[in-house]
Amino acid sequence: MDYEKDTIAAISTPLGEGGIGIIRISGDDAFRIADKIFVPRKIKPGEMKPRTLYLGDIIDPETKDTIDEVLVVKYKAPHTYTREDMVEINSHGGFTVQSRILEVVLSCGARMAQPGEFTKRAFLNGRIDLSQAEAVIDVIRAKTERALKVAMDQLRGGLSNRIGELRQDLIKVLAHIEASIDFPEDDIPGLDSATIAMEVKDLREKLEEILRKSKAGKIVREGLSTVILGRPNVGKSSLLNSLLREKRAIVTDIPGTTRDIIEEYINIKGIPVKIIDTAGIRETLDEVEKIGVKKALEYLEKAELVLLMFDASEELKKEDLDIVELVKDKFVILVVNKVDLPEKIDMEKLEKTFPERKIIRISALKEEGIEELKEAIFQAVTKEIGSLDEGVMVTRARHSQAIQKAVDALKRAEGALKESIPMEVVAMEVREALEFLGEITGDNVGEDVIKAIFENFCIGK
Ligand SMILES: Nc1nc2c(ncn2[C@@H]2O[C@H](COP(=O)(O)OP(=O)(O)OP(=O)(O)O)[C@@H](O)[C@H]2O)c(=O)[nH]1
Ligand SMILES: [Mg+2]
Repeated sequence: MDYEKDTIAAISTPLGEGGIGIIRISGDDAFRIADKIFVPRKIKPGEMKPRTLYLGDIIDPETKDTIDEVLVVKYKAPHTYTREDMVEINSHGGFTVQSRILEVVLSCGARMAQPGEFTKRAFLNGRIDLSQAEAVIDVIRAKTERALKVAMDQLRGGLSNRIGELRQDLIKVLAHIEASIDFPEDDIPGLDSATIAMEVKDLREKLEEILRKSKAGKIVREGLSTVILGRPNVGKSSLLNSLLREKRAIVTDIPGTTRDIIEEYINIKGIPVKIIDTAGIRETLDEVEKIGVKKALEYLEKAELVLLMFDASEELKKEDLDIVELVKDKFVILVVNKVDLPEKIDMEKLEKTFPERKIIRISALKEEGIEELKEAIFQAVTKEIGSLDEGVMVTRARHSQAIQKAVDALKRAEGALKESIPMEVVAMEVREALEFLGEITGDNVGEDVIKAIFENFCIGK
């Protein structure tokens, strides 16, 4: 794949006040631009050695005004992030100063980089493959240490290597199939369809094993989407606050307090859990509250776990029971709140209404039972997705979809072998499986996929 090898630049540190800010330039013109705007203290601009940090001033080449005192380093291709010539300007970290420096860099002929364009060039120039490029943004966005570990493993090529091995094995099987097509008469050992079928099955199972763990991978990367649901005033926002240990959501004794969705991440033993506080579910005439209830139901739809809350100090109401239908297909933990007050709730009836759902008793106000609830969430997750620790982990839907398609192709190959359909068909399916796996590393992807991946990056990475 080719791209315009023009020179790009961007502010790579977050905009705002900071000790330093970094402006990056990449491309054939990077050094020329640096020499035009940077005046080192002790040497002439052209004499800068690569990989050495120089103190000096950034000058506006038009007005000769000094913009900032900076440190500048040149990196010579191909040993750089993008495999192109690169320059990094370490300026003071401030919106105006960094914007001014970027302005003069652009005025000297660089183009503003698009989101993820530096990493995209690293991919297009073959320094990293596509799954490693995706891992770059996963490292930046990792929400827990565990998520970071998985992303780092992928960045170092863990997933690419595993997929590469499996592709090599598939190529061997394909060679066997093709040999059996070319020499159908010779009874060469290992080229009979029974042996080939076994080889295909073995590879299919290995791919399925990776798929099994992809659910865990997705949760580690994106977080477990967990909705707190219940009628008004049961203490949903109080629970969010005590899970976060801060007064994030407004809590009052007026039913219908929460209207907007509030989302925050908590870390439960390395699993990022996205806690979503919602408006209490009830029929209401209040226009704003109505929208809140609608939003709550939309988030419920997408939720992977529901913390369904009840008030222990009141009897079960119609509004509590109306929720049964809504959550019947969902993964639910029942949370009985306000156990510090005299109990009025009919626990037996609750158990009967929601059979086989775990019940945790808490007081969000007194912060009691919160650890038990966290443990219950952890147990529920690990039961659902298995251990989080072993082997290569697939974290993206794009990857698991590609593996799934490869598995399906191999299943078709197995079917064809069983029914003695010509070997050419088997070969075609195996070749398809190979191509699907190639989507993961980017050996075989369309421009649109690549575009979609890098669009999600930040500018300057
Ligand atoms: N005694 C007691 N009061 C609680 C407890 N949890 C919440 N409350 C009180 O119950 C009232 C409602 O709490 P919220 O957290 O606002 O309830 P909510 O479910 O978010 O309510 P809506 O946003 O209106 O749906 C407040 O007065 C809280 O202080 C608890 O564990 N014990
Ligand atoms: Mg609330």
